[in-house]
Amino acid sequence: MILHDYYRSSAAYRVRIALNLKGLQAERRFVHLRRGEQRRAAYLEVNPQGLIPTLEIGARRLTQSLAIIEYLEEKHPNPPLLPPGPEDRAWVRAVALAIACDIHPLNNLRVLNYLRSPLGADEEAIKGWYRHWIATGLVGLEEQARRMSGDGRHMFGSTVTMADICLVPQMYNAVRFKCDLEPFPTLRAINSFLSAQAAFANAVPEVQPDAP
Ligand SMILES: N[C@@H](CCC(=O)N[C@@H](CS)C(=O)NCC(=O)O)C(=O)O
Repeated sequence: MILHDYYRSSAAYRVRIALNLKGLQAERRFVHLRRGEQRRAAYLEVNPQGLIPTLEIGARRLTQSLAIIEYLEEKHPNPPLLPPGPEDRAWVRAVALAIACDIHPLNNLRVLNYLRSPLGADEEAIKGWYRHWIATGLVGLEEQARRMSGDGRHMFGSTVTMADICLVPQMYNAVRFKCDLEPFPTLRAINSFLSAQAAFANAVPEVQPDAP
């Protein structure tokens, strides 16, 4: 199993957490996003979308972090990353999708680069864009967590789910971009509890082998 990874990729960060939770190890191949290595022919051969992560399983190349995590869940069901009931599973998947499809893509590197050029936005405007879309997304997540967290330490119930796996990298990015997290006490409490757990702490960007 080979994970094409970049320390600061939050989509790859999700997969790293899931691998750690499942007790799985992958060989790592690092693709330097800031240097544009994701657009080189060698990587486009692996993932024609030019995005990180990709998980290679033998001759198969799996892309999209949530599809990869669902694959890991099917192949290695323990510990489960989804609750047993179908409605609860739909709820957890909806939170994961809200982060992966609604919040994260607006703040992806290529989107920020496009704002810079050709659109000509300056750094302050780009930071404003970033913070606006994070805050917009977190408002809904805060209320969802308030309703469904069982212990104030997990998005759903009192065990780790895919929702938590998506939340922690998104909160990491929010801190990095100095977003105001004051209005989100439930998310902050969940994030601070989970970030201290080994599976999450060992997936954090700073401790990855390609971190500067
Ligand atoms: N929906 C995809 C998103 C993948 C993605 O956007 N990856 C980012 C890093 S977090 C990337 O490779 N960006 C390269 C770029 O923007 O050029 C997933 O969940 O895997």
